[in-house]
Amino acid sequence: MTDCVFCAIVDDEIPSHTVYEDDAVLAFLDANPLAPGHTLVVPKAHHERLNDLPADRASRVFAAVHALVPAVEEAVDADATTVGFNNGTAAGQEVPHVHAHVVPRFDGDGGGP
Ligand code: DGP
Repeated sequence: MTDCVFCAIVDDEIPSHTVYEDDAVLAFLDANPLAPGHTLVVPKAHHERLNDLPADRASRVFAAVHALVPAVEEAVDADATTVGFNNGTAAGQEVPHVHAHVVPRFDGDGGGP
């Protein structure tokens, strides 16, 4: 088994709740959600940081995020969304495989990453 937890999820070695999948991207629910519907969007290929991600793969991740934002909001009846990347350990990145957080937000929730 790979020692990257998100590669293990992509390879189906660790279970996750898939939200979206295509040939380049997987989106799944965060195991430690900041809000219901908190979704992670990852490139299937392993790249540690955005800095390491080729532009074509970055485009696929951003396109998936763009498509998922309204879908996730609708799924959990959210009022808004916070989208973010923790890019590098000093920014709070704990899993060293590029991932976007799509966090549903609700009026007055006062939360977010
Ligand atoms: P970050 O701090 O940006 O690296 O966020 C990593 C996120 O990954 C964190 O919100 C929890 C989530 N996470 C870590 N391990 C797993 C896992 O095994 N499964 C799922 N679904 N999420 C995970």
